[in-house]
Parts: sequence; C-alpha cells; structure tokens
Amino acid sequence: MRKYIKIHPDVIKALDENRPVVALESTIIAHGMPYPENLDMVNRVEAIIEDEGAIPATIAIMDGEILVGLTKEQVELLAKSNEVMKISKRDIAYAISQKKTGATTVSATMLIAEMVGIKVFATGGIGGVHRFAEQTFDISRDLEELASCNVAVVSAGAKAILDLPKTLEYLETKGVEVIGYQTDTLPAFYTRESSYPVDYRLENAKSIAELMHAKWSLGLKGGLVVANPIPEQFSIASKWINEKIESALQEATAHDIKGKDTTPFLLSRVKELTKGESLKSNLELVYNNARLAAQVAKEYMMFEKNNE
Ligand code: PSU
Ligand code: MN
Repeated sequence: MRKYIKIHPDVIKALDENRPVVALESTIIAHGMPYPENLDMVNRVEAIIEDEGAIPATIAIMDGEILVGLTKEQVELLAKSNEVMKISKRDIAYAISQKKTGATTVSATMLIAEMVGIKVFATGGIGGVHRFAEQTFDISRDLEELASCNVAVVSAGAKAILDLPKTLEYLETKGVEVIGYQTDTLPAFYTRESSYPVDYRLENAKSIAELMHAKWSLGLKGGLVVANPIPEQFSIASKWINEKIESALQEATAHDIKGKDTTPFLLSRVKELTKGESLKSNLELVYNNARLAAQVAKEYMMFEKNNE
C-alpha cells in the first residue's frame, strides 16, 4: 500500500507522535470554488488548524501518487488547473495506474484518511442523496464511505441542492450518527438551520471525541457526521438562497448536467446567481469547520492516550 501513498514529513511525524491531524479534501479546491478564492481558502484553513494545535493534511492524487499533506506548489496547481480529475472511490485505481492528477471528494478523502490513520476530517458540506434520486439514482458515494470508514467528518451539514430528508434516511440506514454541534437541526450549509432534526446534539468537542472513542472501541465500523452550523453573521436567509438553488437546479436539468458534474455546476451557478454571496458564506463555514475539526482531533487524541 505504501508504494502508492506519499505522506508529507510533517504529517508522518505527527502521526508517529500521536499528535492530532485533520484531513482536508481537495475537490472543494479544484471543483468547489473558483481561483483565487480556493487558494486563499486552503492557506487559511491550514493556518486555523495549526493555530488550534493540530496538523493539516490535505489529500489529493498527483501524477498517480496519493499525497497526504501537500506543498504550497501542489495546492496552487490544484487551485489553478482546469484539468484536474474529480476523484471518488471508483476513480482512485484508474488515476494511480494512469498517473493522473485529481482532487479527492469526501468519499475518496475518507478512504485515504483511514488508510493512513487520520480520524478527523474537515470539509464544507457532505454529498448526499440528490433531489429526484428516485429517478436519477444519484446518491453520493460520500454516504457509503461514511458508512464504512472510521473517520469523523465535520461539515456544515448538506446544502439544499440535495434532498436533505432522504440524505438523513440514508445515513440512518447505514448506521451513521448525525451529531449536531450545539444545534438540534441539521444545518443546511448556507443557513444555520433546517426543519430536520439531527440524531443527537452535543455541546463540545470533548463529547464528540468521547462518542467517537466509544463507537470505534466497540468495533462499530463507520464514520459520523459532525454537523456544525455556519456562524450567524454569515448565514444566508433560507428563502432567498433556496430560490437561487431552485433556479440552478432547473438550469442543470435544462443543460442535461449529470453525474459527477452536477455538484460543481450547481455550486458555481449558485455563486453567480447570488453575486458571490454564497461563496463568501461557503468560505466562512469551511473555516468554522476547520476550527472544530482541530478541536475534536485534539480531544480524541487525549482519549486515545488515556485509554492506551
Ligand atoms: N459540498 C460542497 N462543496 C464541494 C463538495 C460538496 O459544499 O466541493 C464536493 C465534495 O468533495 C463532495 C462532492 O464529496 O462534492 C460530492 O460530489 P457528488 O455529489 O458528485 O458525490
Ligand atoms: Mn453523484
């Protein structure tokens, strides 16, 4: 396995010394946000994680090699290039064997994080069951990896480009806890709240870490969704944003956008329709998630150490 994976020296050292590490996905860089905001985002996210006393590990595939922890140059390449693949589980082996470069989605990032022993992962929003999935069958691979990889994913919930109730049902079937961080409802990405309750509300990083420790100590396989609402001052009124999302969804249907192109198309159209407002909120919620993920990673390490 090591033949295909190159871990950054800082990340190797942190893992060896049992220091907290937070994984980051790269699809959000290459396909989720435009340049140069995406580049600023990674730099800021990595700085936030370091300030909290954890080590960031951005994951991607470059020239057929799985990288855990990227250099500034590598991040820049992903941020600028238009030719980067979007890599979910089914694309990993192809990308490696054909020496391709690609950005990893939540699903691929979880798989790789688990391979190298990283327990906490920060992102913007998870993929889920798409609207009209009963016709299209479009259900993100993210949900399967949440079901099987022992990694906690800190996100601002799932955005209304998806079908939130169906996403929650699916997670229930797969045995994935949806934990609201200081919230009773599933945050809807750009908005702090939705009308759908989370499974459990927890008030602090320590309680989340304790749940992770209990789950995995018992051999209960799979991840959890830590749903962290966007800070109040950046939350967008749900009626307004949902109108824009509806328009973007109609355009996607009209242009016959399908499969892996759907999420990037919707994100970029919503950004245009909101004149950049959605991107501003997206950036802020990612920072907020990075901070909580670092805190959870730190607390989780304490549990591991105290229970050795
Ligand atoms: N949500 C966001 N921004 C993103 C994504 C989700 O707010 O960039 C990306 C993540 O990488 C996620 C992927 O894993 O989209 C889901 O894509 P799909 O719906 O094709 O599974
Ligand atoms: Mn899909």
